[in-house]
Amino acid sequence: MKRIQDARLYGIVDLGYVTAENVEPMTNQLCVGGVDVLQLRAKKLTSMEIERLARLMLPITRSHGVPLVINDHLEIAAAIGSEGVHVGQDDDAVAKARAVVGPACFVGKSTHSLAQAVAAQAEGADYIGFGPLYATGTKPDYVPIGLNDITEVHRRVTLPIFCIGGVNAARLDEIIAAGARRVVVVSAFLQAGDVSAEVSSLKARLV
Ligand code: TZP
Ligand code: MG
Repeated sequence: MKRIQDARLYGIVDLGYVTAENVEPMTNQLCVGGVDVLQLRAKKLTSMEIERLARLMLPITRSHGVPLVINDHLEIAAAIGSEGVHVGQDDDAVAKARAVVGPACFVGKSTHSLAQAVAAQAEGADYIGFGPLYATGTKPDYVPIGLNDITEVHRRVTLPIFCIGGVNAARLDEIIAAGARRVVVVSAFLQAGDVSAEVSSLKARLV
């Protein structure tokens, strides 16, 4: 199993872009392309449906050694034994998450500013998301934070930092130039004509 500490490219199966019927083939294409970690994110589905989809993904992600992260739902992560769980600023605290999922499951946290990033590290998160860098339809209610704080967040936070929000092949050079080492890509992968080719070509530029 790949370690979150070594991950550079983080994919998300977001049910805003993928139908439930396509979760398995999409999971497979993302893993074949080479994502280092994969999250299941489904803001509008019931817990029961999310758990069902997570159980479909798990054998695929495991066969590729890719940790599966459950967004928001601690009880699903605990029930299926996913490798990771992810909480946002308005979700449960990291300590609460850890108490539910146990020591074998890593806990990530979304952050939208330098102050939140520093606080997430103090709170004991295992990694952070940092963004949205750009305006994105995947998280439409958030003001983009731009690229200016990327270098500084890497000075202040020693955890793995995954830059997120509007990341795509066309923007990757400026994101890396701004100091990013790890990224999350959602819609640019899920909407690609050839998903695994898009993943592998972007990943090749992250070394
Ligand atoms: N958190 C901050 S931005 C974002 C999340 C979940 C969405 C990123 O999606 P995309 O499609 O890569 O912009
Ligand atoms: Mg959340």
